[in-house]
Amino acid sequence: MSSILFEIKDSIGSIILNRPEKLNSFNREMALLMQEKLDECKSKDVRCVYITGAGKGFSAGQDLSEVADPNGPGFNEILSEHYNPIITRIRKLEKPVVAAINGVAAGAGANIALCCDIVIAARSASFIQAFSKIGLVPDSSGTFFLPRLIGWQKASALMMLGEKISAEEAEKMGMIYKVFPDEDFVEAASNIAKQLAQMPTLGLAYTKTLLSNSMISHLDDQLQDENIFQQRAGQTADYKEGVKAFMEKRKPNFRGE
Ligand code: LHQ
Repeated sequence: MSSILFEIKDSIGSIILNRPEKLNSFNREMALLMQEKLDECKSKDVRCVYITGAGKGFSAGQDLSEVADPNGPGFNEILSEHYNPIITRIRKLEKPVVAAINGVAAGAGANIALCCDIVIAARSASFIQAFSKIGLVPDSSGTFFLPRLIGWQKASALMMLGEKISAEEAEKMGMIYKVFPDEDFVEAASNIAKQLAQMPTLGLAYTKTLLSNSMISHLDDQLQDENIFQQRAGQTADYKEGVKAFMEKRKPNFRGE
């Protein structure tokens, strides 16, 4: 069985982390395969990417048996060849990426989730910045996104204490978008992906870029960027269709163009 399950259906690229007996922790094979599948999601056939875990967890981060293996990859390889390219691929993908957190998300598993555009979780899911517990520092963009999501003080405490927090606490802190009851989770999460996959994809991509830029830019630059991207959005076929459908009092049929 492959460590990543992947399919493209109804314009959604679904990536399922699939090492359930190891809580979907990442080994080299799984990290490289995930990069490959994220690259396949650049296709025009994909208008939304959906990432979730198989079994009871989302991902327990790095497979610790791999780092304990003297023949396994070193830390530099793990960061520069496994995790960092996953993060940059997710952020650079010109379409929304949804992380559907079905269970525990720890270490790099938590931080890969947090760099996604929309993070939703089942009520029984949880998040742990597990790094401090084994003497490491947070990676996979956690030190970039977490303080921006929940504020410096809470990020600092979670990263230093390595405390496990529930999906509901994560929602309250603004770490994630929404929590759904376990029994409704898969349906609710896939409905969000289905909705995104039918929306004006280019407009969403420009929104993603603007939000990414806002993390590091000044107001004047941001206003200028909004002007540039609004003009681009205004030239898309989906914008024309959106206005036309509104005038004709019907549902728009967006094609992602
Ligand atoms: C695992 C793992 C795991 C292997 C559960 N590996 N087997 C970057 C640079 C270089 C080096 C290292 O890492 C990094 C990035 C990182 O991600 S560092 C952080 C690595 N992750 C962790 O430290 C988390 C370790 N796991 C845990 O603390 C717990 O498993 C959590 C809290 C995630 C879940 O606890 P439980 O729900 O009680 O599950 P469990 O502990 O019973 O795990 C189930 C199985 O999964 C178990 O195997 P077994 O054969 O005993 O049933 C675990 O050994 C295995 N597993 N995490 N990371």
